[in-house]
Amino acid sequence: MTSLPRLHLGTGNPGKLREYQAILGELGHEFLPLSAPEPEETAPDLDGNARLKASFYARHAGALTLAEDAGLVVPSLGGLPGVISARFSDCEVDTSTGRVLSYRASGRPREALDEANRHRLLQLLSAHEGDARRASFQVVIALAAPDGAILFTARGEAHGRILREPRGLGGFGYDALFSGDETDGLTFAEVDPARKNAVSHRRKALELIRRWMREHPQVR
Ligand code: ITT
Repeated sequence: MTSLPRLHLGTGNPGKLREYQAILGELGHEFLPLSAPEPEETAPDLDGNARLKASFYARHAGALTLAEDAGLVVPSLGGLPGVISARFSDCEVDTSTGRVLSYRASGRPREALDEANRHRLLQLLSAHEGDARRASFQVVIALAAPDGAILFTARGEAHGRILREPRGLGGFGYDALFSGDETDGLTFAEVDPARKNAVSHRRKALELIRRWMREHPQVR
């Protein structure tokens, strides 16, 4: 059905992997998940970390590879949790500037860390009302050549607000707290996965990746 080349995907997050499976399947892209040790995310922003991860995984696979960095951005918290979304509860932060003051890895398993991150977010927003609860999921997806060179990056955003308590059992990460503008106020954990995948930050960035691949058929 497609002449698009097969892509490798570097991620250690099973929630992301499920969404790539669904979205890339729909877009007619074959892909292979990579199992590799995860690189340290040392860049100060999503773009830098997406590039670093894609280069790392592409060199590991010796193949055309996608990787992403994503986060939840809350403007009233200075843009936090943002680039530290995955380890928010392990960080000491200044919510007036969005600065990370310190980080100490708790070593908690992913599910427990996600739970602690949601709890932290609710705590920090407990006195916030109305527009102060606005938020967006943001992602940068990078495509790297087999030698690790970055070929293209794409950004996607999904806008909504943070509820006062979780709703829904689907999704991952902050989904149960995120009431989406494009999902009629339902959370990304309440809607059918296909509905999240139709409007998500990840979907929008992957559409741009597909468009770029079609415009560059020589890239294999
Ligand atoms: P990688 O191996 O792909 O790096 P990760 O979980 O470490 O997986 P990130 O560094 O990109 O991923 O961290 C993003 C965090 O932001 C992730 O752990 C979630 O808590 C949250 N997040 C990102 N996209 C999300 C989504 O679609 N729904 C809910 N939470 C999301």
